[in-house]
Amino acid sequence: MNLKEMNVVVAGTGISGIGAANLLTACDVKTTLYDGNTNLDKEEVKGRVERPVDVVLGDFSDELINSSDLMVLSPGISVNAPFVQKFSAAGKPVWSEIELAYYFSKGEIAAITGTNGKTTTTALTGEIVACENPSTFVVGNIGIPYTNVALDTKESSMIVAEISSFQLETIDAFRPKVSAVLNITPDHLDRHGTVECYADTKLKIAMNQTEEDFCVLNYDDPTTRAMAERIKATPVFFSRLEKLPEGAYLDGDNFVISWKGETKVICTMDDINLLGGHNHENILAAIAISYFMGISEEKILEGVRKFQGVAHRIEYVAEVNGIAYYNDSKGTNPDAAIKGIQAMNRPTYLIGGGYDKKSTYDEWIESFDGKVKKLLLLGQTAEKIAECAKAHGFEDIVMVDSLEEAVLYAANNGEAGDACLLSPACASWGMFKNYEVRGDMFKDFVHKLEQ
Ligand code: UMA
Repeated sequence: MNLKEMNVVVAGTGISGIGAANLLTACDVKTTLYDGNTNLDKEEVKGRVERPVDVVLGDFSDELINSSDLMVLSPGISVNAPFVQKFSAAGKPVWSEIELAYYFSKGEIAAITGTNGKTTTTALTGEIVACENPSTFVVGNIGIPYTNVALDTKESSMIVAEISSFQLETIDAFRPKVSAVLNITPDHLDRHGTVECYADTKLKIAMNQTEEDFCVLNYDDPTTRAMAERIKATPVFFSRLEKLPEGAYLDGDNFVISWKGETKVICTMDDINLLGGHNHENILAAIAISYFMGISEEKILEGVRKFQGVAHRIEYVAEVNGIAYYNDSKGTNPDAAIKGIQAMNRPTYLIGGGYDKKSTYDEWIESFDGKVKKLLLLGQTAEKIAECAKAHGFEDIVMVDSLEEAVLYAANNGEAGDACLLSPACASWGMFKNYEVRGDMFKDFVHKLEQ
């Protein structure tokens, strides 16, 4: 496929759409940028792209279908959106923006997916790889579109990419040297329908790999363990719970890698700065991914020691009047939010609720384990969560209208020794642009309390 001779329509004008349009226009590809939102300002959208580009807002017309040869899809737009279906039905290819970036980029790729831990694992792997390779790029769902850096990559580059299920729906040739599926628990069911369908989409990360490539899988998760049977890549397991004959695992305080009869201790608990069993899994995965990207043991240790964690993931914000505030805005599904609760060692005011992804909240409520003093609920899912909590005998619920009201409630009612945790178990959409904005607003409200 020669893109230079094509008319490409980029759907979505968020950061990935703008990244894709910048990449295409920089390569002299005739590009139209499309967004369904008619409230956008066309000139403002044009201004966000570095070179001249056509912008179409509102209906995706038959004329636009006829005049386009390829669609590049932003992850937030479902392949089931009627205009995407119509475009495909016309026999025209639809590419994920990841596929577009892959088409133009050079170097070797480590691609990381899974329900939880992928941002931490990607950031840590990026830190490790950058210790060895000065041409390292950390991109993808983590918030930097892969298309933004595609033209800066060279043969010696290493790209460490966090890849969401949305981004995998429409890949075509994308082939990482090392892929990883960290774990699978129900998420994004409003988009993927069933957990099986969601898991199958995740596994597309390995679909173009061959046996020369590696796929890192969590041995402790039955769903990802079983994936080893379905891939052509060489599987590499990691386990927090069992000493494996081959792979990365915890042996007491040691993070170990065993491969082809050789066993090496890469680092110990004293070398790491991340708390919690889920983070031990992330570290094991990052060690395995880096190792199979060819990074030396010394550099892996150096990266692990340097890494201080990521923002919005059980991030300590401040202590005000004896109440410790934690931002876990990245707890966007019940399973991720369970990790947030598990990390608390104080009576906790828990702020939850948000966009309805059709998740169930039973396991999250059950994980409260006597730690939650009050559950402060906001957003579209507030009622659904409250009903679920009551069904589990948890009645300490306060409905709030805003994030600020929730923070003020905890500040006014909490006592020294308590914690206040934003870990919503829901996406931010509808109330906030994204989880980062939600987390930053939370931190601002907390800092206001300090004044
Ligand atoms: N739009 C339409 N028609 C539709 C739906 C949306 O035109 O039917 C338009 C909207 O009007 C908007 C644009 O599409 O202008 C939004 O595109 P987008 O939602 O893909 O947003 P981006 O800003 O491009 O961000 C995306 C990812 N967003 C989603 O997957 C929802 C970001 O992941 C990612 O960081 C970024 O690309 C760079 O790769 C965020 C996320 O929430 C963090 N991801 C989910 C998660 O982690 O759980 C998967």
